[in-house]
Amino acid sequence: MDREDACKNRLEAMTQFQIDGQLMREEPYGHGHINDTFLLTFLQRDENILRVILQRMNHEVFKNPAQLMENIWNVTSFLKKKIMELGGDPKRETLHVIETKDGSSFYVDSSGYYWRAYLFVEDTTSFDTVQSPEDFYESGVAFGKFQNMLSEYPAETLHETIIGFHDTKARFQKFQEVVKADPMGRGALVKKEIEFVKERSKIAEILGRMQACGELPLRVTHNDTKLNNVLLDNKTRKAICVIDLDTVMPGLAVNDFGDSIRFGASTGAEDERDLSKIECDLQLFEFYTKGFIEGCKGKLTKKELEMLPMGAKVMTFECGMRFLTDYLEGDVYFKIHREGQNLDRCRTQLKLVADMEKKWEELKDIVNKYK
Ligand code: ADP
Ligand code: GN1
Ligand code: MG
Repeated sequence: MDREDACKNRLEAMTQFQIDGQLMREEPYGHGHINDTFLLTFLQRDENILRVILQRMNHEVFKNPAQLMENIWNVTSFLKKKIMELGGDPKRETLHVIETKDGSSFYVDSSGYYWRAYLFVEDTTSFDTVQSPEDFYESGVAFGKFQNMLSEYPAETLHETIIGFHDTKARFQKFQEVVKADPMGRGALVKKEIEFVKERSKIAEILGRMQACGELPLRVTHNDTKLNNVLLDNKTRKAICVIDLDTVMPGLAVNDFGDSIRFGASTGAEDERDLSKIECDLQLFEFYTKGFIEGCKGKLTKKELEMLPMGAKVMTFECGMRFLTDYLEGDVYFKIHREGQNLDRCRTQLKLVADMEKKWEELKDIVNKYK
């Protein structure tokens, strides 16, 4: 799917939703790796400005967008009730799906692409890098609270939008197959990285095994807890809304914790080329840990708390391996904006894994302070 296609069909798609007003402006928006996102600005009859996020869903990544939207509709409806009980604003504190004119949560365009629209959450920002430890703490509170608010949601009723999304063992097997097939002939360029991953094959099995034997409970989890999937209020800098709910499904709380750490506690960007700039910042790790545990409000078990550092290491390892697999396959999954970007992304993740290994005892001590 290229962006030009998306541009053509969005004109068709944007007229299908229940939006009153005259379109004033439309622009590509955000830095997600998966969907095509546009910001639309409408002038309404009462001179009000209404802004809307229009997204073309990536149906190569999400094979069943209708099931995915059913998850999002049900989870956001559940969250809205919880938010109202807590005296919050349901249109701001969770995603608000705008229905199509015939009452559906998505639209399929004439080329077969799936579209959805959300109210734009005004006066908020999503950050691609941590600006201050307090912001990162706030995102921890938000993802912890997300976990807490959904603790009574019947996880088994959710569709698995990507089968085996955080099945690290299965991802390791896929990685090995791709290394063997080496479809683009890139293997020789990344021998060091391949070795690094292979030497750590055991990491891929730890959490799956604990889940299978009931040591870690299956919960409703977000599964993509990057910093830029939380909106912070521009004035108060408090976390307002957790977004990007495509991967909400049954999963492990330690993975939600870990995915945030791998992205937000890094001292550099995910695709930084100068690896001397990349390490796992202990202060940031501590701020997030405090926020996440507070947000969960006692919902995590003793074992889950103990395994938080492992969640960080496993998610970072898994993500590095996914970027490497995609590089070897010819960049077919993660969008790239320059040659070699997936390899750069892989290298930062592997550097972080090595650094977490060095700081392992300190990571455990920090978690012990808050558990
Ligand atoms: P992707 O799966 O590609 O990451 P996201 O759903 O995260 O797609 O959206 C991409 C970006 O668009 C987000 O990082 C955020 O900046 C912005 N965004 C998405 N939904 C909203 C919303 N409802 N209000 C404000 N900004 C949003
Ligand atoms: C993707 O959609 P986005 O950009 O928030 C990916 C995550 C990866 C992340 C790496 C559905 O997240 O799993 O951790 O990129 N999402 C999907 O930056 O694969
Ligand atoms: Mg996103």
